[in-house]
Amino acid sequence: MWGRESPSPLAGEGWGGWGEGGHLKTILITGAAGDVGSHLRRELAGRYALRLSDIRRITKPTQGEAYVRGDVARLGDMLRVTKGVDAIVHLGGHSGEGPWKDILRANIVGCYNVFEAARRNGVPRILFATSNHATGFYQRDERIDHRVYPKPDSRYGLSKVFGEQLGSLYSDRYGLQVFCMRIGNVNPAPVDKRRLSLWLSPRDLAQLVQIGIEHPGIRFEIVYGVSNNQRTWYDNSNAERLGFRPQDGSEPFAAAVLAREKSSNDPIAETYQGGTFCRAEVGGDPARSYPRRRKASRR
Ligand code: 15L
Repeated sequence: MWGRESPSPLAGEGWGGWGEGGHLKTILITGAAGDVGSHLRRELAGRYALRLSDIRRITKPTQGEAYVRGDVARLGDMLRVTKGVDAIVHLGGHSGEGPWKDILRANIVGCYNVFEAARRNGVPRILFATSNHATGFYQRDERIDHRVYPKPDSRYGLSKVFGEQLGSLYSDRYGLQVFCMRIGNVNPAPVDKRRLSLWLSPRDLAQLVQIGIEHPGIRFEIVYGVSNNQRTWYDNSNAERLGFRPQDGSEPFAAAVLAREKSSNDPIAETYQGGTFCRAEVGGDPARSYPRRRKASRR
């Protein structure tokens, strides 16, 4: 839950988990069995009725949660799991770089199915978990906002750009309310130097998600899902405009993180925000990567 120490910046504005007619809103989380989904379930517990969907089984849904198995790559499944919900938090899909066939199935087809099922079932709002990897080929000495041209660093990043643009289409054409969160890295603490710049604490994630669910008048927005990190690469003024006031920051962890980190000697990973996602693989095998010296390109 947000603002455990300090009060929610939205407290007092009457935002809660209640929908029209006084029912507790039902929120579908796709990919609910993953890391981000697990943090979110814990943080949102009690605020909403949570419908948890995943291709993997969730064995112990708690009170206020219901598990419904669903494969994002099957439109029929998505039509079933999206029925009657107030909003969808779409986390499902492949959560890192992978072979094209996996990205295509889970992230391109999967994302289309979720948006299309939402449209057919009249779900008004989707929060899409896009990623810092949609803009991973910006350099670390650049500060970027939500209006920059996407520069995906991987097939995975490209699939996130696809999802954002799908959201734009569904917003303009069908009036779906779409909130795209370019998530950094969700973890209880930042795990390395790169993550000091893009860490997102679980409670800040929950705050951002709650804004995405509750803020009135969302049409189509892109925000960065990052905590209040001093070493940030992002101008997150669009999230701030919508009320985001992250409670955590990575700096208190910095000394310990930097002390245990060995220098990577990888000029590509060190130059770009996306880190190792920016490396090109050798030959045809996406599992084999090597750092290549290349002049930084700018658009
Ligand atoms: C992401 O988008 C991934 O889903 C996550 O697994 C991390 O790799 C994260 O980015 C990151 O950049 O640290």
